[in-house]
Amino acid sequence: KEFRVAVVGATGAVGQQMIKTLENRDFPVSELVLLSSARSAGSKVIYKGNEITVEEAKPESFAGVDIALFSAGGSVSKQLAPEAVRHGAIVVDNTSAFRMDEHIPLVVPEVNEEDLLNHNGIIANPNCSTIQMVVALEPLRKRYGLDKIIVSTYQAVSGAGGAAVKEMEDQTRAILDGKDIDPQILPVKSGEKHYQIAFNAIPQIDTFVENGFTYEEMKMINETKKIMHMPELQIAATCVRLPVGTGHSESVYIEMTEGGVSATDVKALLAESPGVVLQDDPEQQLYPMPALCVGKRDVFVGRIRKDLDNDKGFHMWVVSDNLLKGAAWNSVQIAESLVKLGLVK
Ligand code: 11C
Repeated sequence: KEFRVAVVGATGAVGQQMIKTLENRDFPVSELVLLSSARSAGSKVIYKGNEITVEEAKPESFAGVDIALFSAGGSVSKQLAPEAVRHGAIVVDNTSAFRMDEHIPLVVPEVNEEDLLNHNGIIANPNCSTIQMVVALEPLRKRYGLDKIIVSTYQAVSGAGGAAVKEMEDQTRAILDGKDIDPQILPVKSGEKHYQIAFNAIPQIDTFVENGFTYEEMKMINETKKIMHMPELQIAATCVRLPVGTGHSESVYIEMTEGGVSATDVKALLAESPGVVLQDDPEQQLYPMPALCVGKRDVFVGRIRKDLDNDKGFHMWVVSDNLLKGAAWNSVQIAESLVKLGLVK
């Protein structure tokens, strides 16, 4: 069986990767409907050798659509995802619009694919930095129990969109040429202050909330608890933007419930876990890096060490392509799961 698939936000950084991923996975598409804002409508995209014109997304665009992948910002999802459902489509939404709605499953197929069974038309795709972390930690949670996570992220600029990547590139050239720069986008486009990202590290991703954490940090905290069904999990995050194009990295410290586990045990388990590639050999200087993960669908894990003081504590380094497993691939993977489970009409 083949499906009419719509991509909303088809000209954006994630939308482009969604189209490529549907093609690379040979997803059973009978017709691909590409939608965007009025501003980007009219652009042409090549899919499997055929040129498709991007159209402006409107409620009626979803007539006859079976699966709609949304990545055009939260306000577009809030407005149009319910319209897509009304027209009979299943929506996989890559924005934060519905993630914490208790009636909407928040899914990473390696972790909680079964939550799809309770969907009401919309499935939320988690934040990129959350996805790669839970893929790495779920096998450990299942076997040894998980009590605590402390994570620090080293996030790529493409997470903030294509315009932010251009800003980083232009700034880098300008600084090397001894010219002045005028940051306009990072850390938050709508924010009051903008800072240099080239040759810098910015400890702010998204806006601040009242408790002193940023919204990106709270997304990692709240989404991880929801995906793992662990409201009691102790978890804190610090999210930092680096001048890296694509590929989020994370330094993750965990405390497991069970003691007496060795780093060798952890490595052996992760080596055979779905969606995970173990890259861990200090003697060979083998460890994951963003430059090496771009274009790959896996989550790469290395630098696994047992804590020197806490028998239940472990440290690791987790890297993944934020536009693929962090966004486009996880969305298409959810669509593949929906088809596999017979949930697409
Ligand atoms: C970033 N994690 O790297 C963000 C991008 O909630 O889907 C993804 C925002 C989201 O800036």
